[in-house]
Amino acid sequence: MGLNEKIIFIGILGIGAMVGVISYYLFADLPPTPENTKSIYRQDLPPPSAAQASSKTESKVDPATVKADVTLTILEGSSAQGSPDFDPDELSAKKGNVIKVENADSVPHTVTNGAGPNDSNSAKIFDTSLIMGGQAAILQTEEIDAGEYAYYCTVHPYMTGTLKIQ
Ligand SMILES: [Cu+2]
Repeated sequence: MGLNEKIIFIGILGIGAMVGVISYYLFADLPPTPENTKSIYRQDLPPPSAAQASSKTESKVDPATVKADVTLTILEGSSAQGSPDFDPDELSAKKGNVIKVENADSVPHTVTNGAGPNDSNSAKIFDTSLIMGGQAAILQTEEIDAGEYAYYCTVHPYMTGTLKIQ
């Protein structure tokens, strides 16, 4: 190894050390520890109530004990496109009825009003939120006006049905 090569080698080592030191001081503030508010990636969390505000028609009653007037079943295997999904597909209920939605499938589904995710009215009239496989949810109809409402599953938008309120 000649003298020039030695100088170049040591120079490269020196540059490496400088990059290390500079990086350390530039980025030492970034790890997101609870006390550290200096990170450039810091974002304030939304207030906790915002997450809960979305469940409009979802009731607090326990689906296991409530007496339902009408039952809507999400059939097993309905997550596969083209399979039978809701039973009955056209559900009729009287205004004020309690609708129990039973998910007989093994994956989460929802019953959400609207023609699909791009419907600007989606979830504004009724929405069960996610119902886990084997679980049930309750839809209250007291505040739903008489009429026909398309509904779908937000997880699988090809799962569609109609709710008729009399
Ligand atoms: Cu689904």
